[in-house]
Amino acid sequence: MTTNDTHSAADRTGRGSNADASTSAERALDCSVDRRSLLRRIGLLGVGIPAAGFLGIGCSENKGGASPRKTAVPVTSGASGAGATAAAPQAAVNVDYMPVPALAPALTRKTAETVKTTLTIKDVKGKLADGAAYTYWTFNGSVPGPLLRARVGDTVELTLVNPKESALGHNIDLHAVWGPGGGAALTQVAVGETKAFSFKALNPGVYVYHCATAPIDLHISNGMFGLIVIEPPDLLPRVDREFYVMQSDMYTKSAAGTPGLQEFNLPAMADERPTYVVFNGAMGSVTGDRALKAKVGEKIRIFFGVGGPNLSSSFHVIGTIFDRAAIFGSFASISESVQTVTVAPGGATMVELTVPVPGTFTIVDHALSRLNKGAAGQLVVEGPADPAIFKQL
Ligand SMILES: [Cu+2]
Repeated sequence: MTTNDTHSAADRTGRGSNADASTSAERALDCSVDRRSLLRRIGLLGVGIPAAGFLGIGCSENKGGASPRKTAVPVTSGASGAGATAAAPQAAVNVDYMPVPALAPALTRKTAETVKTTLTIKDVKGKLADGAAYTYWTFNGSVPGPLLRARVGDTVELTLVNPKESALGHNIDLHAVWGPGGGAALTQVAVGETKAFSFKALNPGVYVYHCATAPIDLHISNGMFGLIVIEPPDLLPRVDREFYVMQSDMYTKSAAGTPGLQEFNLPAMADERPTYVVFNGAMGSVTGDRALKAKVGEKIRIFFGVGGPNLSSSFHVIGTIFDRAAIFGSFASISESVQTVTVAPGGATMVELTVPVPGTFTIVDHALSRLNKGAAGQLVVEGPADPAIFKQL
């Protein structure tokens, strides 16, 4: 018997820096300053990304020494969701990021087993951006929920616990399941209830799971999604490091970067105009001490999925090429030497790369206007330089 829910990522400390005193003042300045402030918060200043201008994020205003406007404005004009406004100033709410989501380790067995997994609903107030917090609905207290793992031929017994402290009913629909609703009806749990079901893993691949309680888009946007990997009978090839990242879109009443506890914005979600587009649940959640870290020459594997609920991702790591990418999350459709992978909401991929030179490589959704909404992470690679591959002339 194997359990998924005890496995942890190497770093689950959930460290996060709180807003510094200057941040709220910067927010009141003009757009160019706010863009710089935003980029600092998501860790993109001073980390050697090619050039801010390359990404369209340079500051072009206020170079003549004019006094900055003191009027609060949305962080990025047109970047906020429908109905998102520059709200009246709120006090910053400084809370930690949610824990780094757990990632079950690679399997080593080639025989079928019964895999027992328990997921527990947790409502968590977590850091959304510096000075901004959000009340997430989660599986096991992280966004995304833990990466689960089984092998073709396994029977998975999944228990969903909805504690009495929870606010609402939830369920789980796993895309790796053959059966109506992917298990949603069988796991519909009211507050205080626990339900379980089993399914046989028949198809290998990387699959999304999510809450499918109505309104489904709200439950997903609030954080209720994750990945389950069904390894093929002969297992996935061994790599040196595995990572787990998911993208989602979030809808708040105030513009991105506004301090305070953020409120959900239903009209913005209905219009599919997110305020935030984030990796692992929050702006800057895959940067700094939470960045993906590896060494030159190591084989790296990233399981990447999109919870959505609405936006596809153009998944790209600037300055790298994916040696292998499992298109649509299918191990039967491996493409080689891939620059960008399109991943649909409710879809996933697995990419593998070996980085030959050191540096900080920025993870993006290559729909780059989303950078300002939070869709930026970092892969930090340490090791010796190789001038034969990359050097200044
Ligand atoms: Cu739910």
